[in-house]
Amino acid sequence: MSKITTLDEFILHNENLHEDSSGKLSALLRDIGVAAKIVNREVNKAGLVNILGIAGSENSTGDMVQKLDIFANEKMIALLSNSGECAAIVSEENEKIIHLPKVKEKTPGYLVAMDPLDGSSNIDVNVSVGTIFGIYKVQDINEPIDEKSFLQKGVEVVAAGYVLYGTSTMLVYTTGNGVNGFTLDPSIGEFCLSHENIRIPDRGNYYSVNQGYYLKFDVEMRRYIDYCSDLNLRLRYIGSMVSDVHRMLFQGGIFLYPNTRKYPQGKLRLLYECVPMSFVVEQAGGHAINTRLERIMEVTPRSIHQRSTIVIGSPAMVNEMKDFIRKYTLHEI
Ligand code: P6P
Repeated sequence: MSKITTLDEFILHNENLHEDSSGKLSALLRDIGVAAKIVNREVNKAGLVNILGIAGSENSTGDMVQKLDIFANEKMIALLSNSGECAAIVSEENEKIIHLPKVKEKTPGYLVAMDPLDGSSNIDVNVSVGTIFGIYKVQDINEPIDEKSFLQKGVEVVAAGYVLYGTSTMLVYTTGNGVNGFTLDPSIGEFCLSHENIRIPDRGNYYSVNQGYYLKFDVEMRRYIDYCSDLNLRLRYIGSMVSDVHRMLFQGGIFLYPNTRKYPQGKLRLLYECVPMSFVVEQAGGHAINTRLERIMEVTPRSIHQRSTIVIGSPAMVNEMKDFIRKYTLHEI
């Protein structure tokens, strides 16, 4: 039987790879691992305990809220409060930043941006959903934490990843030294290293976009989608970013969420969807840009819930999309 490496063992073993070898980041990553197990338990029985269905409220960004969204948000906040290393959180579920209580004499040095349950409209129909997180350093521990503390370029992120609650539950993350995947073994209640040093293929046979918006896309996007069809690429779109990007990480491909009439700036959130997923994909050898040809990791957010367009995936395919944007766009780039 091959050696089992649990997430906690892996985090501790790789602690010295990060300049902050004090273990503070490790404590945060472990807390996220525990939160993922708790959320996973509820996601897997959602159909049984009447926590399905729209809670009736709307979240800070105007989306109808599923009860499991609220549960996941509360658990992530509670667990991230444990270590005392996280000063504040930005969550898709909360309009304002969430200040965490100080723990003993600790001075929290990190900030977390998260989407606690992305793709939650899929819960009712038993389709995969995910948690996305990005961890940033507090730039100046002597300054009060406010929204501006979070408006850091993606390249400042120190760790990022996601949890995919799918046919199995996986946690995939990076601290800037490659990407590793851990699969939850329910029999021992541990995330175990299952996919070491993930590398995205240079290209793939899949493209992932909401084809329903085809007629509302800009010409460069429509031309690229036609090109994918001409190449007989297969369309795979679940409507859950974590699931769609996760497939591409392993099989190659490209995920696109460009501007539409409803979302002229794009739908996905820069801080807690686009940047964390871009950090993971880049660390696996992929590319991530917006439709203005800017590298997602180089964009400085102007607000904590700012939306962004995104083109992310295999390097050869993102580069082809860049060529289509340069050739056909009617916008000033
Ligand atoms: P559409 C889920 O609501 C989400 O934020 C992402 O996970 C997903 O990629 C996208 O929105 C789906 O949006 O407009 O295609 O339904």
